[in-house]
Amino acid sequence: MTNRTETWAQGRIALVTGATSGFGQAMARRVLAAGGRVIATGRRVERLAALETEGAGRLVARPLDLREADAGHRLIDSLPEDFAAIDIAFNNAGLALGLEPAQRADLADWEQMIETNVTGLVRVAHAVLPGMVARGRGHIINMSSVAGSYPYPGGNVYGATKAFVRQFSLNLRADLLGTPVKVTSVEPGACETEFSQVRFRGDETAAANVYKGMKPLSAEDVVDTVEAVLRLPEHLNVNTIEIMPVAQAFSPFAIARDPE
Ligand code: NDP
Ligand code: 8X3
Repeated sequence: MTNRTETWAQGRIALVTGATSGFGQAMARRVLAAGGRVIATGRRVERLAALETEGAGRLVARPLDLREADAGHRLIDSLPEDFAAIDIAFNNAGLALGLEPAQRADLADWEQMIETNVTGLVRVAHAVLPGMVARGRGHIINMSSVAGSYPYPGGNVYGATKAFVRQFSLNLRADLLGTPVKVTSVEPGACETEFSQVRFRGDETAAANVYKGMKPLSAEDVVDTVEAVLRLPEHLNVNTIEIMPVAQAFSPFAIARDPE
């Protein structure tokens, strides 16, 4: 029997959405370093081109906006034969926009988060699943967040999209029972990538303040966790995995008290 812990990426094909930054970029590089092949997607074509050069024939880049209706199936249909049999789908692309209370939030931001984090993610899952089931192997890693389990002020639609990702992942497990295809919902806390720059629309100070005076997770920390999950034996599925920096935890319930 193959020792999966030694060969977790060797000869395997990983689809990585959101490969132009953060977790996705780190994951694409990790798979390449471990001997795998990568399909890298995102909207920023220059970054994808640079990754393709790094990949030296073992990475194909596909510029893709997951908000486009046929994004998932168009991607799969565009793949060269030697990249078509996807083993790992790192369904990671996503974003938070704004931290305003719901009553002041921008509806266009809400719609963009839903279209990307929910609709885009299910498009990819819908496109890769039949092939994984037919081939009798595959692992979908869906990127959720602690924001999907714990509410916080201003997390409104972002947290709700991540709750969707968690529950969608668990429901996929229910449907895939009897097949060897695995599904994992990965749920990190604060991690310093371009995430907060996007959330605060390029405001570097606001983004830096999120991580001020604490040690956040790094993209490498998250990819270490994903790699650990992928190294586990065939019969073991990690349904959900939640990680946080030691410097992050929970607050008491907030209470609005009447003035005395
Ligand atoms: P980054 O902003 O660094 O990366 C986000 C990636 O998503 C980019 O590669 C971006 O590529 C891609 N993306 C965004 N919108 C689209 C779109 N419409 N179509 C295709 N690709 C898109 O953030 P992270 O790496 O931190 O985030 C990755 C995932 O992890 C997200 O789903 C995020 O919600 C989640 N997460 C992040 C945490 C954190 O604290 N950083 C914690 C928990 C979860 P491009 O702009 O080129 O399209
Ligand atoms: C990103 C982590 O805490 O900013 O999903 O929502 S958090």
